[in-house]
Amino acid sequence: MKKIIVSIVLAAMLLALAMPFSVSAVDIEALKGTPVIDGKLEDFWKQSGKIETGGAPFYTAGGATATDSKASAVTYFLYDDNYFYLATVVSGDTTMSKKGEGKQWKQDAAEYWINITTGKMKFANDAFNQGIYGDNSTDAKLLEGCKSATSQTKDGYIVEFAVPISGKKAGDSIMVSCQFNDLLDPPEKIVAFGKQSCDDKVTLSSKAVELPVETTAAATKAAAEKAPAAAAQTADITAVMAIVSMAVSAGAVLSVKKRK
Ligand SMILES: [Ca+2]
Repeated sequence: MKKIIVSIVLAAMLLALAMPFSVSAVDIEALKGTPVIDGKLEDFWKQSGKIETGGAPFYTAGGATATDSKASAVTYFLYDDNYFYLATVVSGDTTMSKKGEGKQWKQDAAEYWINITTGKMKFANDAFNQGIYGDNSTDAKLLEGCKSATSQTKDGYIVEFAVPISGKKAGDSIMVSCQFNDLLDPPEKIVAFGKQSCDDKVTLSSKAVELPVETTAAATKAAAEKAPAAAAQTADITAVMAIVSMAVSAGAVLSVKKRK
């Protein structure tokens, strides 16, 4: 009996070790927050739930091997009353522009598999923001309502993506999975990381992101810089007031002295 239990435990341990990166389903929360879709990652994205993608690619083509790319990605999630937001930061990727080829999925790109209305749909954009693409067979309007922007980084790129939230609210869950494609050199070679199974659960939290104090300070500074004349005037008035008050005090001291 003992032997059997030990064997089962060992088998379970070996199975756990053999599980490829990011294949097991994750269960995370998306905080409430509204990013600007500009391809730049606001700091508050990092307060929310994330899915890491990397390890061994699940797809290789054009003569690429599983070890040709060392790229990895982190996808963060947020939501508000209008959109479900995703931001993917791809690292270790030499982005290769193939603008005009018309096959965005055969390029450096972030692809999302999301079930938000009628079933699993693909939503995607490439590293150079050539435009949103995906699967519109089940809900064409949903894909049309998306927004996306991207930017290049020193070792990869960022894709920010917004999908209409379609009535989902705090407490609801959205099933997703994250994928990214790495185009290699020569560009016939391509690998894809992550998965398309749409079995990771993102629950919309009642908690909102905390906006950093620096943002407020920066906003105040920006406002002051926008109106330098007004700011200077205020300073002048303060200085005059100080001189007047000093004079009054001095006068008071003098009059006290005179009375002696
Ligand atoms: Ca942004």
